[in-house]
Amino acid sequence: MSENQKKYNVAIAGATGAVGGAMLDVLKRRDFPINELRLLASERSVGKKLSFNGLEIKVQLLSKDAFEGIDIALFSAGASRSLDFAPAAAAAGAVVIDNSSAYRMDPEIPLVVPEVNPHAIAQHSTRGIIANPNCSTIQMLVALKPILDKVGIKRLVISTYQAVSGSGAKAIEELENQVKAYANGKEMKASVYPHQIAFNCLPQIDSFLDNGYTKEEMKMVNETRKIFEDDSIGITATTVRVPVYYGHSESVNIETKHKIAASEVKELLATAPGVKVVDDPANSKYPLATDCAGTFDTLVGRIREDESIENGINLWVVSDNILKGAALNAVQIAETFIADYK
Ligand code: 25A
Ligand code: L14
Repeated sequence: MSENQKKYNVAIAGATGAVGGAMLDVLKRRDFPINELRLLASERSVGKKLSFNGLEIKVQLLSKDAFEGIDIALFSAGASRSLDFAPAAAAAGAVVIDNSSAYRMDPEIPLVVPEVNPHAIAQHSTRGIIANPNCSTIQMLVALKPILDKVGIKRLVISTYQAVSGSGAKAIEELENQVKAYANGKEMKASVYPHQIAFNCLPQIDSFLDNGYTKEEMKMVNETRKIFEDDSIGITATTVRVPVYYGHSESVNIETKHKIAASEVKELLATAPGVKVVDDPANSKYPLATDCAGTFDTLVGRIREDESIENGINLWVVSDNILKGAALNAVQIAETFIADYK
């Protein structure tokens, strides 16, 4: 960061949560040009101190008049808080970058993955809000974009293996408590999830819809089509919660419009922004949740042709759901915004 670079007043709504904490970390790691940093959360956390760059910052109450003088407001306090407070932040002159599902499918609000559709940020001027996509969608699209551009995509069949951190700090605690209870021969208690998550796989993320899919599954369908600006892509997803703390893993089966060899996909992905190819099966090297945790890359491996169809590719895509899936993507949107759209 150069001495005379413009600096911005930044607010974080939901600063004490799993994603809010990662936002603080990412702003620091990427040396984001900050003048004032304002931390906002619920009543429960008011007065609590968080440290940033050696400074202790007191958490203030998230309220409609908390955004005066703010240039950029990063929201991660759930959809209902975004609906209640994001319009007030925008009215106060801030650009809101919202991590919740509240505004993602609103046609007036851009839904952005900077490696995929940065141009959509221009639409921020309509409502003053930019939406951050669902974590599972973000990492998949980072891996798919080069393939989309090269040969087109007709259909996607996805299965996800999602970490508990996606549902926030309380879910991380729940998995830890269940593992401890099991080790001590005690009863495992479930409250965040409808069933025991330790030593289990739950084929439910978010609630069920009338079509038999979960909301999480339909987010992957609808958000992918919006970001790729193509409603004709066929997409079907099964999203599964697994007992992993950080890092979502995904099996992605792609039917392309034109033929592409696995070797060409590897070459394309080797230079794709945000992607790191980890694909050396002979030495048991492939993307792992434990390797992506805390890092900014989306790891892609198990790159191979689907021999059951004419034009098919399989990928295994892994990324830190709290970083690229939430906090990092939001900060990258802010970086692109100040560089090109302010
Ligand atoms: O609706 P959505 O969009 O689907 O999002 C739902 C949830 O997903 C997470 C986020 O959880 C959100 O609540 N999330 C959002 N975007 C995400 C993304 N892109 C995402 N997850 C993955 N990818 P979270 O845990 O990350 O963050 C929660 C934050 O929200 C703040 N918050 C909650 N209610 C609020 C509020 N802020 C303002 N007003 C409200 N009414 C919350 O702050 C947190 O920052 P907090 O201060 O209320 O809670 C943090 C502290 O409080 C303790 N605690 C939590 N619950 C209780 C509690 N203490 C006592 N009783 C409780 N019931 C925590 O331990 C912590 O210390
Ligand atoms: O829509 O529980 O961004 O893992 C993503 C994580 C909803 C909850 C979103 C989870 C959230 C989800």
